[in-house]
Amino acid sequence: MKFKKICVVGLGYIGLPTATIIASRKHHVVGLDVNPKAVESINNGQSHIVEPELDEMLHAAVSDGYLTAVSAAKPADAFLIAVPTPFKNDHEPDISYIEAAVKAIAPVLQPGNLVVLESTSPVGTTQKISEWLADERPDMTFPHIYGSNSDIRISHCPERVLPGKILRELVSNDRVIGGLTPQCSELSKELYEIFVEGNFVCTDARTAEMCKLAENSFRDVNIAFANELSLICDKLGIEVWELIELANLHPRVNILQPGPGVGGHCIAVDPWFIIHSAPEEARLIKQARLVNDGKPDWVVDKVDSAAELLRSRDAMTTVRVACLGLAFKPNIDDLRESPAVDICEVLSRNNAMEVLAVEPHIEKLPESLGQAAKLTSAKQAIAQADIVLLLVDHSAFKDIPLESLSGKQIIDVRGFWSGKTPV
Ligand code: SAJ
Repeated sequence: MKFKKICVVGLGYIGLPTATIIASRKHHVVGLDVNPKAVESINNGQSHIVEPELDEMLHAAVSDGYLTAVSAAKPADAFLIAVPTPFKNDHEPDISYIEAAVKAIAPVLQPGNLVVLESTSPVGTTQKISEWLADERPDMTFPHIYGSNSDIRISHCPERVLPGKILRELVSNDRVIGGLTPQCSELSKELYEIFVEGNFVCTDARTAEMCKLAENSFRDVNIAFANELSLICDKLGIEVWELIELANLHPRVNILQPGPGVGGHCIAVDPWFIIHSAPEEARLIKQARLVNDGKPDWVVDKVDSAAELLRSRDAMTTVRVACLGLAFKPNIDDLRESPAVDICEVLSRNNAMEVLAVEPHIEKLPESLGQAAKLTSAKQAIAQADIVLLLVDHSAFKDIPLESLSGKQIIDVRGFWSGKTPV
């Protein structure tokens, strides 16, 4: 067995499922994380993140002795880095977590080791890893100087899994592998062959880095098109959902769905890495970001106008708004970078509004909302509300009887009730 021990650095939404799936294939995995609580719960066989099918697989991997979590690096044959790559205030990519991960593994690195970067990263980051490691370990040789003769192999193999389907997509998705040399790619392929059933395509590191950024930017631009259409249609008095359905009957048109904005840690972040590298050229990509980031304000304006109407028409002092859905997309519990949360926060700062937040997948509101809004069941919130704002199209909301919406002002930013006029 070439990889007797594999170290996964960063046990979050990508690292933990990856570590677990490798361990499930009976390879010894050590997971390295800076969060002691995560380390403790993983060693107890419990996941600190919510992802379908993960709990059971993790529990088995830990109790069978194939997965252990640690707080300090240990020697291994391969190191897989899956740490966050956020951006700073001015949208400059922040690769400090990668740098910290690299410095953490440097002391235990041995000739023959493989280092793979999975985190979505700006173009040039894989080469930087080689440079950082060379600074830390002058006793060894690295591919950015020694090419195929180097002691250490380094590559980028971006994760491409969809939250909610991670364990399935980890196995079935094709993988792009970008080595600093062809030998680096080849060794990385052997590592991924442990659990990937999709195809492997090898390229250089810069192309692999750009490929991942291009994938998420492509989706962002397409969502921006849908969001912009929703604004135009609203102005022109056209039902955008019907319009998209009709346009998509064309064999070469596939418009995505408008929503409250784009959330999560990937699509709203990664395009900025391209914009930062090529600000003059990335004009469409930047505009798409601005369109999507502007959508929550537009939703807030819609609610404000509806509330204003109620206040002047019915002389109301406080308007109650039921906000249906807080997660960043349907049928998950993940509130990270969720436009629905941002919208609720802004609404709840309005003293003339009472926000009844509905999120069937959580038990407690995030701190940013805890004081100002109430977590309520859909039934109760709708019964009490003057305005019903549908933000996330969770399947659970299908149970809401249309009659319960009667007499309410409805703002449906997902087209959930499109074509079903409440009675
Ligand atoms: N959204 C819309 N309208 C749509 C589709 C999505 O408003 O028609 C919104 C969602 O509600 C959400 C956001 O976009 O707020 C992003 O959701 P998503 O399902 O498009 O993507 P993510 O962030 O869950 O995962 C993406 C995926 N990338 C692509 O589909 C190109 C996934 O494959 C990547 O692995 C992941 O980013 C990542 O980690 O980079």
